[in-house]
Amino acid sequence: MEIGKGQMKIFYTANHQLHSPEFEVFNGEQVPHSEIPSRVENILATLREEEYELTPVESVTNEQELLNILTTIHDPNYISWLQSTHPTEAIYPSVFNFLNQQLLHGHLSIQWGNFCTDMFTPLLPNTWTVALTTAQTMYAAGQEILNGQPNVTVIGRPPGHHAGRSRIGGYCYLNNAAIAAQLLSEKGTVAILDVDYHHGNGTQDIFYDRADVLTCSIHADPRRKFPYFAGLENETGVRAGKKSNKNFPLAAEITNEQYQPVLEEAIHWISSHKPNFLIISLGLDTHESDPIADFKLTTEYYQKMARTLQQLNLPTLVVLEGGYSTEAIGRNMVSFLKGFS
Ligand code: SP5
Ligand code: ZN
Repeated sequence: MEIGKGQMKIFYTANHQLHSPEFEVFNGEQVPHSEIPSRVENILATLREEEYELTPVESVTNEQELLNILTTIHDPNYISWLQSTHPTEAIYPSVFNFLNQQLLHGHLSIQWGNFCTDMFTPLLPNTWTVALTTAQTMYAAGQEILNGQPNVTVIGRPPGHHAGRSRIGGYCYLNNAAIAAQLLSEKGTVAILDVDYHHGNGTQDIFYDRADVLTCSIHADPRRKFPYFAGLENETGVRAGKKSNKNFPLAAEITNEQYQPVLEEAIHWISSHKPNFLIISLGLDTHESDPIADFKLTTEYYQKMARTLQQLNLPTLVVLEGGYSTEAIGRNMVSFLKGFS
C-alpha cells in the first residue's frame, strides 16, 4: 500500500518550547540536558522545507477523557500530584522513595522522589502543561486512526517511553505511546514497536500484564546502557500478558545490515499476534551521529525501516521518542516519512 503525503497526517505540539530543561545530573555533576526544544524545532523546519502539511495542537480540548486515560495507564496519585503541583523552579529528586509505600511529603524535591527514578528528568514549571498538550496530540492522533486515517505521525516533546505506571524517568513524564494505545485498545488489539535506541521500559511496564496491547522493543543492551534495569530477552510478560512482550537487546555499533534482520524478526513476532493497530515509538537516537548513543544507522536507512514496517499493512501511528543530534534529526525524520510515500 502506497501512502502519499495527503494521506499522512502530521500533528505537532505548538507549546513544546515551554519545557526546556537546562541540565541533567550524572554522577553528581551537572551536564547540559539532551532533550531540548531545538530537537523538535529542527524536525519542524525540515518538514516545512519539504512541504509537509503540519497540524498544530494548541490546546487541551478533551481534558476529562485524557485524565481518564492517564489515570488508567499511570498511577492516579502520580497524575493528581503532577496536575496540582506548580513548581516555580526546576525540581530534581533528592531522595528516592524505595523505603515504604506511603507518599512522602516535604520539599518538592522529596515529593518528586516518590515518582521519579533518575536525576535526568527534572520537573519544570511548565512540564505538566507541555506534557498534557502532547497527550492531547496523541489523543487526536488516535482519533484520526479510528476515523480511518492510515498513517498519523506525532512530533512532540517531552518523549514518553520511559514513563512507567508510577515511576518515570529518562526525560519522560507521560507515556505518549501508551495514551494512544489505551484509546485504540477499546477497538482492537494494539502492537507497540519501540525502535528508540533505549529500551522502552515504561511502555513495557504499563502493559506487562495485558494481552490487548503487545509491546516489542529493539534497543541497546541494558546491561550496558540506560535504562539499565529492564530490557532483557527473558522479560516476556505476566498473567494475562504472558508472552505479549518481546525484547531485542543489541550490542554496540549496530549497522543497517545488522539491524534489518532484527527488525524483520520483530515484525514477524508482531504479525503472528494479528494486531489491528500499530504504534511505532520512533527514537532517532539510533543514528550514527547521535551524541549519547552508539548505533550506526544511516539517514537513508530510516526510509527502508519505514518501508519494512509497512509490510504489516496496519493503521500506523508514529510517535517521536528520543534522538539527540539536533543537526540530523530533521533529515532522519523526513527519510522515515518518505518510506511511507
Ligand atoms: C527518550 C530517551 O531517549 N531517553 C534517553 C534517556 C537517556 N539518559 C541517559 C543519560 C546519560 C547521558 N548523559 C549525557 C548528557 C550530555 N548532554
Ligand atoms: Zn532513546
